[in-house]
Amino acid sequence: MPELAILTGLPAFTQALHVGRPNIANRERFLERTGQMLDRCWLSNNGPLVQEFERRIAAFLDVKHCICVCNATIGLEIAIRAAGFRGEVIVPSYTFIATAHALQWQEITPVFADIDPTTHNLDPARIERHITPRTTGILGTHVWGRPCPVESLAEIAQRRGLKLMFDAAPAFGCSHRGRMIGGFGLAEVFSFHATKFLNSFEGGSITTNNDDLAAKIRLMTNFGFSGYDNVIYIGTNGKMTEVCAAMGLTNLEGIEDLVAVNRRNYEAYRAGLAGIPGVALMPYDSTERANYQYVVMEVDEAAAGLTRDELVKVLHAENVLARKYFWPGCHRMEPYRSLYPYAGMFLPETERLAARIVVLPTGQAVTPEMIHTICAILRSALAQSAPVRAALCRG
Ligand code: T4K
Repeated sequence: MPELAILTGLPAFTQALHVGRPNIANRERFLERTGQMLDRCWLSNNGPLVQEFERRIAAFLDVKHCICVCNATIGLEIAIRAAGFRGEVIVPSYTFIATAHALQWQEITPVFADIDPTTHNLDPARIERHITPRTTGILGTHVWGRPCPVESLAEIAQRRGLKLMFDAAPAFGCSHRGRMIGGFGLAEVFSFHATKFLNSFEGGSITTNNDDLAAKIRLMTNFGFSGYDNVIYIGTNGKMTEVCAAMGLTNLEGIEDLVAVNRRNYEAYRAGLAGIPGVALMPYDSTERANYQYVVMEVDEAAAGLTRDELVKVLHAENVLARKYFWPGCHRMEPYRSLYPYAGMFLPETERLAARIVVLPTGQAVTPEMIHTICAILRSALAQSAPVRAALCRG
């Protein structure tokens, strides 16, 4: 193993290793599709590639309707509006800011509920205390693609007369109790952003088994147009372009290979981090389908000797650009921090977890040899935590 000069020598990697480096399945197939698209001169607005992408997603997820959109944030806004959410909606704070913004953007109040520290998802036991006469729904996120407690949330929603929807942005290709994520709640919204497991440059899709809701969402995605010159509903522009669908289709054809790469990398991290005190890799349920897109490590300072933030600094010094998703939690970002300054009182698990999680690089750009080095950096830093901390203090 090479001698690793933690924080003192040259970075271990000459090129930065990113979390979220895009995966690209088959370049030739993408270029072929793009060429055909240019020949057709049909670039957007429900073109043949978008229609094919929608059909293939619906079949893959075994869901009745799929409407592709330009990104998941717009997808969430449309789905939230189409489903009739208003007033207050219960959401996790431990999620990407878009989950909360999609509500606030429409003057719906996101009410942050705490998470289960083992699943990182909404904790059903902590939801009902937040229900008021203004509450209309629950919007859960399948954080890291690991499913929310769907049945418990559905039971609460039904008993309390609330709507239930899911931000499934990171969860494409994942299952819950043998059923693909995509058909739960009123609707689910996937992201196909460049950094996501299935990427279409930018993009997303809304999936639902509800015919009326699907029709409404489709109208809303295209300004409310029903045929030429006939607007029958309020809408926006959420349309996916053909070039995005070309990328999405091509990557959809390659997802089994991408899962294999992600899983191989996850196992390499698991082996490399085994036995290091104070760091734990988030497990995936091997009885379900998972995309293994996120390598999530929890740092317990008391056992590790360094904090999560100190370890992130060590990694960055070595050109390993690990990320602190979803630090510091939506409730501690604007406008929520100013609007709800005491929200943290109800979010002890969110605050604790957000300070302990670091997401490590994976995907096609990362090899098991690189992971071996990343783990060696972590092992070495933690074995000499006092001098490392002193070096970090010196700056
Ligand atoms: N709900 C949830 C739960 C989400 O996680 C997200 C998005 C959404 C909703 C909204 O979905 P979209 O509207 O985006 O479809 C990123 C992504 O921008 C965001 O899509 C994602 N979640 C979130 C978790 O992460 P940033 O600001 O951290 O990403 P960014 O652009 O800095 O990229 C991360 C790293 O990836 C960079 O260090 C470099 C690398 N990268 C990125 C891009 C775009 C590349 O190497 N190539 C690239 O093309 O938010």
